[in-house]
Amino acid sequence: MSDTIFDKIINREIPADIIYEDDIALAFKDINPQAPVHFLIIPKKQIATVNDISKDDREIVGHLYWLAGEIARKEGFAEEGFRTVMNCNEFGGQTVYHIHVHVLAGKPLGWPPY
Ligand code: DGP
Repeated sequence: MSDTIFDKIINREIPADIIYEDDIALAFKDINPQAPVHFLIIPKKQIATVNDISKDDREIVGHLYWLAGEIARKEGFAEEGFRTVMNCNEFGGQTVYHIHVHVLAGKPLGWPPY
């Protein structure tokens, strides 16, 4: 798999507003926010799409979702609520082929997401 823009963010080759980092994951603000709070949580491991998550990756993916709640609690929007989204391929609206959990918060969010 070739590097994406997110690998460049992991490797500090391009800047990003990083809000959290550990051995497994990185979280940073989305460059094109769709809500008052909009950040992305990505694994450091290259996984292109949800279709490419292997059985061995389950702990990594669980870690991403655990982090969503952890950051929400720390940032103070866990109780009022938020949305997590992982887009997959063309119909899912995926544009960067390195899996990422979008975390959107800060206002009531519409549904369905046309
Ligand atoms: P998706 O469409 O689900 O693949 O979402 C990709 C998101 O990544 C999109 O909301 C915009 C964001 N994004 C793309 N390039 C960059 C970048 O260079 N920096 C940051 N911070 N976000 C980016």
